[in-house]
This record gives sequence, C-alpha cells and structure tokens, in this order.
Amino acid sequence: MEANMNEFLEALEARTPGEAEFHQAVQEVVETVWDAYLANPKYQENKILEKMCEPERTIMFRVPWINDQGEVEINRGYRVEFNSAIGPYKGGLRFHPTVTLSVLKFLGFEQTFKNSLTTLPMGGGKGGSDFNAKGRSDNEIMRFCQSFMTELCKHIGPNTDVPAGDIGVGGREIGYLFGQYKRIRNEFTGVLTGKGLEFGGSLVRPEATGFGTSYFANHVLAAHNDTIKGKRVAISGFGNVAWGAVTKLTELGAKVVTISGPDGYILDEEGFNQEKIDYMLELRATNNDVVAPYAEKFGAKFFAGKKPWEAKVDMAFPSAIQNELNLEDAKQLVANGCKYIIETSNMGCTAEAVTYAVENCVFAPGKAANAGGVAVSGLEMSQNSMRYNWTAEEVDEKLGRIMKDIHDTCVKHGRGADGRINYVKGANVGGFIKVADAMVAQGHV
Ligand code: NDP
Ligand code: 8G0
Repeated sequence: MEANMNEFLEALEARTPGEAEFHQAVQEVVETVWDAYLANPKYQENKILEKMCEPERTIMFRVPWINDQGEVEINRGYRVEFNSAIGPYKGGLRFHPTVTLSVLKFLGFEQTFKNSLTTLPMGGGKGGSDFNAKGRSDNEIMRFCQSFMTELCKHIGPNTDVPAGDIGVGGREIGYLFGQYKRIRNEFTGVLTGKGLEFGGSLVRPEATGFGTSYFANHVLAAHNDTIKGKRVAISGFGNVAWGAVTKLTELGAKVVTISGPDGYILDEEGFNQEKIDYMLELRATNNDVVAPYAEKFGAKFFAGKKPWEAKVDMAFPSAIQNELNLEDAKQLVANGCKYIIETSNMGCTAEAVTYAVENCVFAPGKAANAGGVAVSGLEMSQNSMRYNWTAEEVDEKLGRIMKDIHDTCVKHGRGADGRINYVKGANVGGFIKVADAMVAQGHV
C-alpha cells in the first residue's frame, strides 16, 4: 500500500515538474485519504485521486495595461478551474508577485476539499496574477483590473465559475472587476463574491474568514476542555483575514499581541482595542507593505525582519501567506508553551511544521479553519440567486453553524483510537469523500 502511494506521488511529480507548492498540497491530502481511497473499490476503478489531481481546465493569459507614465506593462493572468463535481468552480483571485501556476494549483486543489467541507454546493478553483500593487495608483489598479477581466469574463459566469478576492484583491478590486464584467457581458449577475453591499455583496463577507476561524478555534478549545478567555494569541499578516480574526478573538476575550507584515512584526502587550483594529484597515489601504507605523502610533514593539512565532503565546494563527510557519517556528512556539496552531492562511505551515504540530500540539488545517470566507461567499451566491439579502445576524448565524458542522466532520473522520483528534486527517477525509462520491456518480468526465 505504502509503495503504491509513493508511486502515485512520484508519478504526479514527474507529470508536473517544478510545481513544489502543488506537490506539497497533494502529498498532505493523499497521505491522509489513502486508507479511505483504498477502502472503496469504486474510487480506484474510477481513478478518482488521479482525476482530482488534474485540473479540469487551466486558463493562462496575457494582461497588458498602461501605467501612469504611459508605458505598457505586461503581467500574466490565470484561472485554474480545478473541480466542478459538486458545484460551479469557486475560489479567490490573488494578485501578488509570488503568484505562479504552482501556487494557484495548490490553492485550487485545496479549495475543492474546503468547499466540500462547507456543506454548500461549490466546486474548487483559483486564479490571479503576478501583478504587484505596491506603489501603484488607484487608476493603475483600475486599468489592470479592467484588462484582467477583459479576458477572464470569457471563462466565468454565475453558474460556471465564481471568483472572489484573496491576497491583493479586496473590495476595491472586486468593484473594478465587476464593473468591467458587467460592461462587456451586459449582465448583472452574481459572477463575483465579495462585492460591495450596494451591488449584491453580503453582510459579514469581509469579516467572514476571520470570524469563522475564531468560531472554529472556539470549537477546538471546547473539544479540549479549554476556553478562549484570556488566551495570548499571535497573529501574522495585517490584511483582511488578520483583521477579522483580531476583531472576533478580541471580542471573545482573547488577548491578541502580534500582527505582522513583510517588514517584521509588532508586539503589543496591551492587546487590541477598536481604535487599533480600525488602524489595521488604514495601514492595509496604504499599499505600502509595512506594519512598522503601528508601533510608533501605539507605543508597541517592532521587530524588523522577524516573524511573530518567537513571541510567548498560547495560540498561533498564521494569517498571511503559504509556508510562513516552518519547523523551527513550530518548535519554538511549542517550547514557549503554545498549545494550539490554527492555520488561517492557506497552507500557512510547511509540511514539516504540520507533522510536528500534529504530534506536539493541537493543529487545525487551513482548509477547515479558514473555510468561513468561502462559506459566506456561498451564502452571497444564494442571496444573489434569490435576489434577496439576509441580515448580518442571519449570515453570522449560518456561518457559526457551518463552522460547527466542519468541526463535527473533522472529529468524525479524524478521531483516533487514542481519542485524539487529527484535524488534518479529519478535514481531508471529510472533504474528499463527498467530492469522490459525486465524481463516481458522474462517470468519466
Ligand atoms: P490580504 O491581501 O488582505 O492580506 C495578506 C496580508 O499578508 C497582507 O497584509 C500581506 O502584505 C501580508 N503578507 C504577505 N506576505 C507576508 C509575509 N511574508 N509576512 C507577513 N505578512 C505578509 O489577504 P487576505 O487577508 O485576504 O489573505 C490572507 C491569507 O488568508 C491568504 O493565505 C489567503 O489565501 C487566506 N484566505 C483568505 C480568505 C479571504 O476570504 N480573504 C479566505 C480563506 C483564506 P503585502 O500585501 O504587503 O505583501
Ligand atoms: O470567496 C472566495 O471564494 C474565497 C476568497 C478568498 C479565499 C478563499 C479561500 O477559501 O481560500 C475563498
């Protein structure tokens, strides 16, 4: 069995050379679902895992645009339509200089299982560009978004593929992308999520990922007879997801002591309050890639070029970008008394860090912990289809229920004979079975 699994992974690597992030994401899933895969002969007859590892469609395109100096700039655009077995492709768009095909393939692959876990009918996809927004004017960002959508609009639609934001794509970019889609297609539909409230957005979507991860953390703590009250928390990043997590964790009684940016991290022993939380939004809107000004403004400490995992905390929430927490970081956290790592960025931890954390503390994987974002995107799609809006309380209540269901699924498939919950296995098996069964039912497509 072991030999077969290794052969499977070797064949995948040979077929997709150089796609390190994609291999990392696939390996984690394959290792944890292999028993479930072998247990059902239909999965093997239908080569379900092989199919799952090959995107249904990959679109790559040129994005030409004119900068404020009147020069032409060229970026590369992508949409990886990974799996539509249980619903239209759904997943964000990332604009960041680190974007490659491998990064978007890992994200689209993970998205398929995550979306399955949400209980909503959404397939998996991801897209984006290597565009770097740093130092760009608002007009440049609009022109870039318009050029990007001029091609993308041929491939998406409310019943086909529904993108949203991700790193570097927030409310402003979604507005420009939606405007261009509507202009070219002459259709007002729910083709994107994360829209402004005036044109079909859902209440609680901006908060959803950070709120959802906090609700998930609460269930993890309860399952370990523990409570969030008074917990010291390290968060990385200072974007949309970090903001939502700081807000809800603070409200639930935790003390968040760090946020971070590419320039280093902030240690604020006082914890956050509303003024500091509001300031995170201002910092992010500057497009300057720095958190250091927070330290000056609020008298906190700033550690240039360092990651927040050296701080002494009870819980860590990586919330920035993939592989931002490595084995050394995980060891340091655990040595300093950290009991919970709640992965909130996608693949925020390296494979070695995950293995170590699963054995030495409680580890929740991103595809379970951060699923609240895409879940509320699914609720935005439902509201758009109904041409009706739910209140913030209704959306938040549905989000809370979905996060509880995801936690229950993790426990169902992840609890071992010793009683410990392996959340990585639970999330992967739970997400896998639903997609696999749908694929078997739909034949060789
Ligand atoms: P944002 O663009 O709003 O924020 C990302 C933040 O991380 C930025 O502040 C970015 O700074 C910072 N960052 C990038 N690289 C580093 C680094 N090496 N160290 C520290 N900070 C860094 O994106 P989101 O908050 O939306 O996304 C954050 C993570 O959450 C991503 O992994 C995303 O895939 C995931 N996620 C997002 C969801 C959503 O609904 N938005 C849903 C589920 C998961 P800079 O831009 O200056 O590089
Ligand atoms: O709403 C979405 O489809 C979306 C946006 C950004 C990230 C994610 C994710 O689940 O990683 C989903």
